[in-house]
Amino acid sequence: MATQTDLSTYDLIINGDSVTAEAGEYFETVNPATAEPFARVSQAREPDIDRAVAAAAETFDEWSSTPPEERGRLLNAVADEIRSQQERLAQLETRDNGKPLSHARSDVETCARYFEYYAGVADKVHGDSIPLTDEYVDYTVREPLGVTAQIIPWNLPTNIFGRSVAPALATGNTAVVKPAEQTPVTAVEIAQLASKVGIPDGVLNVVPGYGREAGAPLSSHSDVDGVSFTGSVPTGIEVGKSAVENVTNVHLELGGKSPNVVWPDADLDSAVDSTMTGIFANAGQVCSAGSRLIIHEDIKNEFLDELVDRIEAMEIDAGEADPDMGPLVSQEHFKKVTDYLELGRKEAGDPLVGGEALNRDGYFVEPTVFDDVDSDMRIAQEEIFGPVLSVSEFSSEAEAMELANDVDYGLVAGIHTQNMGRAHRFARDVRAGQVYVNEWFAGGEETPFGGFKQSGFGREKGLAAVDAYTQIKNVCADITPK
Ligand code: TXE
Repeated sequence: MATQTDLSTYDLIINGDSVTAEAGEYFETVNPATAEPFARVSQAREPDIDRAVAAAAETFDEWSSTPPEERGRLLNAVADEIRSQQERLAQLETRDNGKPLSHARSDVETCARYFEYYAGVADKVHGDSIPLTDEYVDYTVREPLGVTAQIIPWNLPTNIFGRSVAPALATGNTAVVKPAEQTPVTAVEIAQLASKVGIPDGVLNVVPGYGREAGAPLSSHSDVDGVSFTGSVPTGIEVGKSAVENVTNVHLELGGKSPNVVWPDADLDSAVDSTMTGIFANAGQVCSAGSRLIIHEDIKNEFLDELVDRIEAMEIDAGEADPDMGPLVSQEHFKKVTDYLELGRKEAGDPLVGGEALNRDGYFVEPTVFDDVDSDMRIAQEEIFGPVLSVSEFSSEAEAMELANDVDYGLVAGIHTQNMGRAHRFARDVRAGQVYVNEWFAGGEETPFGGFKQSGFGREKGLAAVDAYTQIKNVCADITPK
């Protein structure tokens, strides 16, 4: 058992300094593979949020007036520094979150890539000139929002840090980041790397803490000009309401219950792979997980036999062993997922495979598939956020479409077919912010991402994030001789 003195300690990052929270409290994060504490982290509360927001506000003029090409150079330096520390950051991420090392390495690379991508964008954010009559010159400029707040979830901590912070900084905003209480470590580390390569003090602040004590005072802070939130629907609604009360710009990326439709003409081997990645990557703790397999009746048995064989061969272990699947993130989340396993049994009967927690330390559950799931079951409608796949069968295109859209969420959707007409009809008719054709998680840092329906609003990634982090100013000049 680790004692307090064995644990690494992480403080807040405010104005470029590592500082302890005013109240002097610490909380512990836990290694999900062992259920033992892994790090002590200074716990921010309202006075600390005030300090961080003040630092970000203080430095805003300097940062927003730094020439865009210089901002780009600095963000490239952050990307290089993250890459140079990839292995160390990945090891930390794995211990904090539980994910397999290969996945953690890829998340760190993705974070670096976001900094690199938005470094390239920094000096290409320009407005339009609008033709009016000869009496006027009219043009628009894109200006940063000001102080932005990033509230980050625990499932992809490093990845989403890059996704939210890099475009904010590239476009001249300053940032206050509240990482999830389960996984705060890499946010603190990356802010330190950013300081090291010359990001000015106060531009990037990190305030670990709990949702109610640190997240809420940040998202409702009257000096915050933009809020980016990724998390659950109820918390998103709360964050959205408090932002709107301050008339603050907000975008919400909330969960999903995404359909994965497989047709008989698909490359079935690749569709099985894609289905496995879609639901078991990160132990299903992904907002864009493919949690509903909608499969054509003609191939259902063959497909499920192959799927079950592959699931039975999966290696489940601590993330450090780089298995196919690691543990869930926390005791609380383990309870949520195992409750759904019990509910699934009641609603759909015994699973085809899995259905149990593993009998070992840590928060491990088996990859699980429930067959014959009807749309009115809770396991078909609610985001389980675990390695739990529900299967429904269809016989016609209309039926597949109806099943695909029959949920309140609309984050992503996937289809496997060689018939491109059918794929594009699906893309047209499905109510989701992103559509994958023949590969789950297709796309990259360049492609806009965000939800329809209860999955939220606003877009991140790609150039769409530039819109999210800037506001348009229109300038109209009367140029007639006076
Ligand atoms: O989410 P919360 P939780 C879904 C997933 C999961 C469920 C609950 O289904 O099982 O949400 O997870 C901060 N004001 N997703 O409880 O509460 C919190 O500290 C401001 C989907 O972890 O939404 C953390 O930093 N902030 C998802 C972040 O919000 C608050 C990713 C997310 O926490 C706050 C994660 C408040 N009042 C969970 N309360 C996705 N879309 O990818 C909490 N927070």
